[in-house]
Amino acid sequence: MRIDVITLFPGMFDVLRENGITRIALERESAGLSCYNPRDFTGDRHRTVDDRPYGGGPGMVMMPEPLDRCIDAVRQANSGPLIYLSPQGETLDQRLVEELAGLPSLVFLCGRYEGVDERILVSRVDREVSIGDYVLAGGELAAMVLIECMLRLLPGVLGSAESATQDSFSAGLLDHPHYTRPEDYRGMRVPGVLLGGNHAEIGRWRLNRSLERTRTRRPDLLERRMLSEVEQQLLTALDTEQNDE
Ligand code: 9WO
Repeated sequence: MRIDVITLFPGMFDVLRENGITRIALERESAGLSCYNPRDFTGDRHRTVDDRPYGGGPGMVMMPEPLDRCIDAVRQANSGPLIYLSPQGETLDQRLVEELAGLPSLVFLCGRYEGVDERILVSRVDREVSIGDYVLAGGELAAMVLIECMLRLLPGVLGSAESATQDSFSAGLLDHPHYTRPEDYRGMRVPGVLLGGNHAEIGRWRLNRSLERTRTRRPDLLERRMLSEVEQQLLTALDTEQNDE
């Protein structure tokens, strides 16, 4: 997967190159990340990228010309969809992550100040994505969130291929609790079922904890998700029984 990012702060993306799972993914041939700075596509002595908004008001707007030239340069090498990160976009979820991670190439445009001149959005942006209902100082951290979400799904990036399919949300449910050694930590014991090695029983226990947590913390997820016969029965049983561990 090839990713090109248009940003006034290319240094921010070194965090992805230098750390954790994103570093592993980007060290492989199969993934690449390059940044383009609109400031390198200005024509004036001060390398100006922003100007005052027509109609007045606070702040500055990113000018169209440097962005247009910068996008032209990116387009020499990347014909994938151009995504603008903003609170006005469609909200990111795991389904959208999986859809975008399946594409061979993507371009991200990161706004700063009060945003980008509307004519760039209309003429050059294919899609607008939000990572949630809050305002950042720019699109960079949102692009980094989306890039990390995608890179961890690439084949061979996670320790085991199972991890990505078993985690929160890919199954449409919240994750179950996890335990490691010691068996007794400050008087808090690991649930007995996890020590027994009965994998059918462990699977049932984990699914029960996932269903329970999803219903109490995120009932909206359950309402949208079709429950299987087994899941429906387990959820009904949870209402009637007292907790067995
Ligand atoms: C700044 C501002 C200042 C005064 C009055 C209104 C204002 N709106 C904004 C604003 O939305 N600035 C944005 C900063 C412009 C686009 C880039 N910026 C951004 C992207 N902030 N937050 C995001 C973002 C992106 C994706 N998901 C969540 C938030």
